[in-house]
Amino acid sequence: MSSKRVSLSQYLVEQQREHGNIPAQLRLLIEVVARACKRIAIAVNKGALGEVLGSAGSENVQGEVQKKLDIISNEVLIEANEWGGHLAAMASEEMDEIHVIPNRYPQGEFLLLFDPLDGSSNIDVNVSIGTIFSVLKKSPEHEGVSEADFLQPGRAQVAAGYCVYGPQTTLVLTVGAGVVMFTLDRELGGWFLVEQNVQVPADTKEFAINMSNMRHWAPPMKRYIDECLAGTTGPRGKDFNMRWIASMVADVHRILCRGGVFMYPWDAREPSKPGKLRLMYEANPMAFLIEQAGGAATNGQQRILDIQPTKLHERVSVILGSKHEVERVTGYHAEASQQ
Ligand code: P6P
Repeated sequence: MSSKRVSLSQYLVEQQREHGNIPAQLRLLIEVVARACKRIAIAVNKGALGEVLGSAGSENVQGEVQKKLDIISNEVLIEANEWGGHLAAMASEEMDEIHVIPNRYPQGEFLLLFDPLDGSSNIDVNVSIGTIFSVLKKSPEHEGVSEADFLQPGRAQVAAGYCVYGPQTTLVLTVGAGVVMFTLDRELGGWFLVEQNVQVPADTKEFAINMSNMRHWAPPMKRYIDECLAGTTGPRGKDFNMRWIASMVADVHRILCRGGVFMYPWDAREPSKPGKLRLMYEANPMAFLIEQAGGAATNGQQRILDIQPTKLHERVSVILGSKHEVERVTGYHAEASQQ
């Protein structure tokens, strides 16, 4: 390994010293989350040897069967972040209610939200999964903390990121000054900078969507995909490739690395639900990262980061990635609305 590699700690200290954009408590938060992701990576990597595969025999607030590793990952993040004094509370896909920092610990100004292990359906078949996190600040205007403190639009995030547990274990982070990537060196046990100033190409020939839902989509979504499938014989005049890993972290990571457009749109299977993905701890952090890398992220009608949440676990349609493709899909939705 090159001796020139910058560690996560060095990067954060230098960012703080040179740009002042990472206050000490936020630096501590990021270091603690990164350490928790290392522990989750070890548990994930053990697989059957660690007896951590399979179902936990319980359901989460989404009504989804919880995997053992979902529970383990959630507990790792809670225990790692409880005592540091940087948080007021946490929220997780795996917990119905927020987790307020116990009185025995000092309270901080930050709110941490996470999907502790996204892509659970892939755990038992050894396909990449990940941890997604989002950081908000608690309003200083009042004492105490409640769910209402979390209900801020995504543009209020002060940091966001994910850790993808794949061929490499890579932590991807933004604090609002671009996107950086760190890969875990298991021999040294540390995170080292591998990419900075990540940029999503504005154009792409690769789309990510679960095609099995096609008959349930709204017309603008069908129009966009039909045109991609028509390739050089259709209005796009170019052929497209398709990817669908069914782990948002893995699909978004590919898009940050080489472009593409990821879509999980509204569909008629459950028409009362705006989409499958969760706004607060999936769509918002990913939209922040994608925009910081020059991409775009909408729900088909508006910028995801401008959506005012009303419930902690609310869902949203997601169209994100290469700017020109997101603008096209969103434009088709606008045309349909005008008709
Ligand atoms: P489907 C994983 O369960 C997840 O929340 C995202 O990570 C992923 O993009 C999506 O759901 C996959 O959904 O319906 O294709 O299984």
